[in-house]
Amino acid sequence: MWSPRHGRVTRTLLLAVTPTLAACFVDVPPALSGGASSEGEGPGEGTTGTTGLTTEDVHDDADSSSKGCPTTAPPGKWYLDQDGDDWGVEPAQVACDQPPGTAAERGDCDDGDPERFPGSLEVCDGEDDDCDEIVDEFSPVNANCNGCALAERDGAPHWFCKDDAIDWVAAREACTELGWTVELLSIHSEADHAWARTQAQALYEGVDPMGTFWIGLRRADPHWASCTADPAQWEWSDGSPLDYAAWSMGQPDSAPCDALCEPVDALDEACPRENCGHMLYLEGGWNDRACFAAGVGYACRAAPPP
Ligand SMILES: [Ca+2]
Ligand SMILES: [Ca+2]
Ligand SMILES: [Ca+2]
Ligand SMILES: [Ca+2]
Repeated sequence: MWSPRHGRVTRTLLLAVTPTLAACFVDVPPALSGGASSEGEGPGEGTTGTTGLTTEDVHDDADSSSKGCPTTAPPGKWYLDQDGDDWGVEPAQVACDQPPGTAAERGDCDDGDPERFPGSLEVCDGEDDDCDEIVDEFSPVNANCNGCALAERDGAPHWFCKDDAIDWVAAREACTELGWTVELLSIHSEADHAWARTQAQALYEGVDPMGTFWIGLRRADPHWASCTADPAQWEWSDGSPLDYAAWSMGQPDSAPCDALCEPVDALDEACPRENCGHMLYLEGGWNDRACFAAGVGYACRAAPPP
């Protein structure tokens, strides 16, 4: 997602700043020939630069010594910061004083955009603004985005989205495109269930009272072609155990199911299987349904930060 862009910016910047910052960087030593020093772009051989480290000191004491630095200011690690948001990018450079154009912190996911850095406020713009590898999640200024009501519970971002023509497979893709830790919602307790139901009711109020939204329920692969109505055959798409259940009365019922046909995939309408699960937002119960069916939306959840 951001890595290729990140890498391109870094290479460009290293080329751009090397002549002026070289004297301060241990891993990009300054040119010692007369060219650079005669132009005033760096100290000559054996001279003392503005950092307090001589060029020879830099070569001799790159990683472990404060030789050449004031005792109160041993060499620090500095990261290239092109956009001036005080967040830089690898690689680190070592110098007594902070070289111009660098930051003490690393982790900027876009060093060409000063609005994007760790801790920035997430907004609805299709970008990951706070550099947590999740796009457009809840923040104090981002409670609604692209038809989704956003919320956070126990540190985990949630999306409850309106979409009346989306199948289970497309709904799952819509979740995973928001970040590698984002999946269709899994529910693991009565409290999880009650909270999700309340969020959904607020979003879908006024929509079809029998409306349903997709959650991460799916029949496990070994049972994909089965016509058996067995709750033990079900799992969550995020890989977590099915340790809590709120099936509506009589569900899952695996109907209709033709045992003589073999489904090609989840969206094979020629051989319907109720292999995906959704939640009735008013009643709150779960139901098995054909994965190609459409409801009123879907819910996603990102794993909370470690
Ligand atoms: Ca930056
Ligand atoms: Ca930035
Ligand atoms: Ca983010
Ligand atoms: Ca954003």
